[in-house]
Amino acid sequence: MPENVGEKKKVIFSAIQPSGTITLGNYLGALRNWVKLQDDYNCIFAVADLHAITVRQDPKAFKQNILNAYALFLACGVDPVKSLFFIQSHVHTHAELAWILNCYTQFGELSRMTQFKDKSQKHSDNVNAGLFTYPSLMAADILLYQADVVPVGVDQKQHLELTRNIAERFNGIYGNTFKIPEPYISTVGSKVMSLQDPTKKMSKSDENVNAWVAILDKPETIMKKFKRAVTDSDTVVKVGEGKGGINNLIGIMSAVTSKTAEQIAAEFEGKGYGDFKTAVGEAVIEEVRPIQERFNDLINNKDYLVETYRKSAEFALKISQRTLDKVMKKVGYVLK
Ligand code: ATP
Ligand code: LTN
Repeated sequence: MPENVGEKKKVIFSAIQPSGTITLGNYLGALRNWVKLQDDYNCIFAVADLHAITVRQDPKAFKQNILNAYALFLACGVDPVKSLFFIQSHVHTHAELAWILNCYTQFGELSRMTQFKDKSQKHSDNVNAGLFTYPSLMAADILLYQADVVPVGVDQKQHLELTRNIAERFNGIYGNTFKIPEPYISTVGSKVMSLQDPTKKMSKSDENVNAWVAILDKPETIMKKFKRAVTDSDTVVKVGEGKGGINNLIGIMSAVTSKTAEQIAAEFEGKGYGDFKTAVGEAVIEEVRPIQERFNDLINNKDYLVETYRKSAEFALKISQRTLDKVMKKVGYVLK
């Protein structure tokens, strides 16, 4: 049982979808921050596999992505003893509360979500009901654990505001039931951009594989992707306007080495973009090397993985069932 859960620390909830392979953007913008939060908070993390099927997934690849995501998070330092870390579909209370919350969420509210608008444009052949009600499931994830704080990237802020509105609405009708969660948006690495189009965020579902770097990419692939990164016609390694590609590479270098943009600019004075791209590639390879080593051990240790996700799901069910029972009682259901 995670030792932190139960102590009087603030509760953190966050999740990432296994909708592809985890990228450097997910790592710098989300995962790495989660790991740092584990000592100060009661952390609850999940692989959001229910959310992932709002976009069509190939069954074989999907299964592998779920397992890889679980093992990779452990390899990055998510500690199942300190924190509660489970696979969303293993805990049935999430889908159940999501249904109830759907009935307290308005069509108009969901229609205003920019993620829904973006994704329904991108997947115009599959604008399914799940894509539309995605935020109610996300609200269920968070509210089931009475989370105080939710670390997410800027792109998820709107969903969190909706979660707060749903919780306040429910509390308003039935009396205090849900804790109202606060967003926590880290500034470092909070938006890693595409290596091919620096006006777009690096996204694991980008069809252009050169746009993203996966944490599990081979060193030579990482180097190749950085060498191909789109820059500009200038030659000075320095943050500047109209230099989106270089700004992004400086941001990545800074996040990985903890050096400031000024220190990086000074270090590369007189050197060209080529040298700088190689240096960023090398720094990222060094950052992910120990993670990849731990991942390879874990993914080959099936028994440990299965035991860890089963135990975690059991514990998550116990905690979340308390909230679900409370909700059902308030709504007027006959509890068994
Ligand atoms: P998809 O392409 O399937 O939409 P994604 O790569 O954008 O996926 P999500 O699963 O939506 O990633 O997000 C997981 C977490 O990683 C969120 O907290 C999100 O804000 C963060 N994140 C995603 N992309 C980036 C990025 N480029 N820079 C920083 N953080 C990111
Ligand atoms: N939609 C989130 C993933 C997610 C999540 C959550 C994040 C699902 N449930 C609950 C925070 C809290 C995303 O990052 N794309």
